[in-house]
Amino acid sequence: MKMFSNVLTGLILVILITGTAFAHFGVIMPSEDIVEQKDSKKITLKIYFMHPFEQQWLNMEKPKIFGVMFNEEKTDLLNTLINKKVKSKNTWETQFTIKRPGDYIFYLEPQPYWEPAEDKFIAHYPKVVVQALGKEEGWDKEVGLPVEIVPLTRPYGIWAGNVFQGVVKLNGKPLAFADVEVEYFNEGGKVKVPKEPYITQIIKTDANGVFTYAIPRAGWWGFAALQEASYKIRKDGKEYPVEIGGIIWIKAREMK
Ligand SMILES: [Cu+2]
Repeated sequence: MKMFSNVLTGLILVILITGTAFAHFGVIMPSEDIVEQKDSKKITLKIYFMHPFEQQWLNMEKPKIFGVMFNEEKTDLLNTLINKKVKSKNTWETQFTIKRPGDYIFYLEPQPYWEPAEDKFIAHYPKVVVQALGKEEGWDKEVGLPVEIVPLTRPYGIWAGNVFQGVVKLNGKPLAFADVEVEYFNEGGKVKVPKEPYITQIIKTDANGVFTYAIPRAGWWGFAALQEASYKIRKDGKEYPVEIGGIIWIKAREMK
């Protein structure tokens, strides 16, 4: 019995730790965030559901919607997605060829993810902006996701050390005092944390729905504005809450 209860305590601890310490993030990561004349016009976009700092991938089902917004026009790209395994987990990938100058906003709507450790579903709506061929127009436009981070800082051409500001919108309206989780895409696990709270940075929006974060290091950074959905999802005869998240990914480069 003692051993059983030890195992049980261990299990509960694991559940508590994984449930609180590691934040989930929907990810859309382009091979290049700024495409110039000299660059290849063909980019690869990787789509993950994961813990970016921990570099732990989760199984991601094929999204419900995947598209790109350009010149305020949306194009469906769902059928271009191909399945890729990363560390034996389901992820998605596509290639996209830039044809015209401007800002391209890639976005998706996922299948809700069941998180047994938290007794809830998670639906993250990530987006990323790719700037092409010098015409810097479109990055501040809203895609119209249920929860969305609309950047107030141009989301490309960012130095490490810059602040990044955005406004969180829920159904198109600024969301005051909402939680925004920030994580570094810790490629190769290079960054080690001194203590657990460094993994996920937590900030809140102000009364106008605006948040600010100073980026300490070059690389990809994810911002996730989280909110409980107004609906529930039924599973095995029970209704469960749904965490919806508006995510944006930005890349910072080091000033050398
Ligand atoms: Cu998680």
